[in-house]
Amino acid sequence: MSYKRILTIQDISCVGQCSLTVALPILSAAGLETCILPSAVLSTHTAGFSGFTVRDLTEDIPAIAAHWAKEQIHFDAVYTGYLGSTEQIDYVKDIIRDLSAPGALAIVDPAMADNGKLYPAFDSDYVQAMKTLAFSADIILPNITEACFLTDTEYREAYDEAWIASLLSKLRAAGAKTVVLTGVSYRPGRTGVVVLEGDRQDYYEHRKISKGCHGTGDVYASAFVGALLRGRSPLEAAALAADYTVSCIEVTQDDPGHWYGVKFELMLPEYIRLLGL
Ligand code: PXL
Repeated sequence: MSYKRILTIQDISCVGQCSLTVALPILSAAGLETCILPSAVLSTHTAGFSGFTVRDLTEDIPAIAAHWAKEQIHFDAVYTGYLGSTEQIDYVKDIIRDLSAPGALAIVDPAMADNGKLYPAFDSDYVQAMKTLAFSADIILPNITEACFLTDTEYREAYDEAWIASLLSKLRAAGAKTVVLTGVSYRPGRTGVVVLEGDRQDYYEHRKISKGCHGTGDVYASAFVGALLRGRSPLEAAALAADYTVSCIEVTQDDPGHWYGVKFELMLPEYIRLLGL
């Protein structure tokens, strides 16, 4: 297996076990050369802490990208998460266009919303810009809320397989290629992920441990990307990432003081084992 170089673009939440502080160790554990482009620096993530600081790094991005281009640095995949601004999304599209190696994958986690609501930093302009990035990517990993925002669909807490199928077909009609739709739960105590690839739709169901664990979307997406770049199919990577994320929640759930993220570090040996490394 060749040694692959990936670029991940998302924020640094200095405290909070999400975005780059999760993606960098997980992708490194998968044996990938992991280059980072911080979209913003926050003192903490925005889901549950108050008074956090934010420094948007949008204006640094063109010079960083120009330097990489001059050095002829290219990436085998670009994986984006929480971005700093609407304007930044255009720069990200330029980076994908200019710095991708032949055959590189663009993987977009449209990290902007959960539980029916946009995260505090985002508005409808951001959603519009995210549509252009998501629908030009090879693979997207929305949760149900994000899929609703991307397709102008009213969010629902209760749904059935037909509603999920129509959400997926709206994503497809809008241009999505492979879709990994997370947090799809059809019965109590169980949740799962739907993988849409071409005309094929699969569902990987697993235990649902607790509601509303922060940072699990980023743990999941990073573990998925790591497995995919290590040669797993999208469905295999989706299942492996689900198993890893469940074990991260399991080791965290009995610690009420640890409400802001999951103890994913403790389960990195398990992730490496699942990858067969
Ligand atoms: O986990 C997604 C995420 C990433 N980065 C920041 C966030 C969040 C979720 O709230 O606030 C800054």
